[in-house]
Amino acid sequence: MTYGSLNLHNTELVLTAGMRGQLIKTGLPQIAFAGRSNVGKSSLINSLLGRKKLARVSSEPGKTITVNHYSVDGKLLLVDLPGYGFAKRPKGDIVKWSSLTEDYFTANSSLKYILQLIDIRIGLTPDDRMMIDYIKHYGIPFIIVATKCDKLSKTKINAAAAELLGDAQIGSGTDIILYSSVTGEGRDILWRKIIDSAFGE
Ligand SMILES: Nc1nc2c(ncn2[C@@H]2O[C@H](COP(=O)(O)OP(=O)(O)OP(=O)(O)O)[C@@H](O)[C@H]2O)c(=O)[nH]1
Ligand SMILES: [Mg+2]
Repeated sequence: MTYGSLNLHNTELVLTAGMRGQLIKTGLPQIAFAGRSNVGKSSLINSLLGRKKLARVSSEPGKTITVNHYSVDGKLLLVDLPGYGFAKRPKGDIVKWSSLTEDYFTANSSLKYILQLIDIRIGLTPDDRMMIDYIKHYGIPFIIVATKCDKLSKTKINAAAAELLGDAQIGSGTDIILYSSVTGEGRDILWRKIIDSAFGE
């Protein structure tokens, strides 16, 4: 399977960083995946890469706070950011998440784009709004990927998507891609977006 000049058979986990200072800057273009725990970040990476178990899909949401870098054909890094959603999490987790996430965003000129994942059934949570503020603060371009679109009827999806599109914080110029890691809906359009933003093709 290939996308543009990317050979998707050649993918691997190259770095799992769990602490400030463990992040390595390779110079390869990076696309990062942000979102609540359980929103479907790891599933989306597996779906894009056509691999069932490369990125670990959590049975216990948010258990590990790490930044995982997946190399695609040695040319691009897909970066699985630690999930947030802190209502029931210990305070130490919040501190760790903030420190690692800040370390990742700071002085990272290889970071080309963020895919901000939103569960289509839930919509924007206060934590999502905090994350979007954070992304804007760092001035990184982002798009919204609405996940789990196999779980709602077309009518409900259209209504939820319209609500996201009309949200003042997201802004009318921001793309929203409807995705399902179960059916692969949205895969082609998202790959095109990733390749455009990573390589400017
Ligand atoms: N039906 C459906 N289920 C999905 C989809 N994407 C993810 N899931 C399920 O949602 C759960 C969480 O998915 P993950 O990919 O582990 O979510 P995550 O965002 O990586 O979570 P953390 O690693 O905890 O931050 C799993 O049970 C997945 O099987 C989807 O598109 N459709
Ligand atoms: Mg995950």
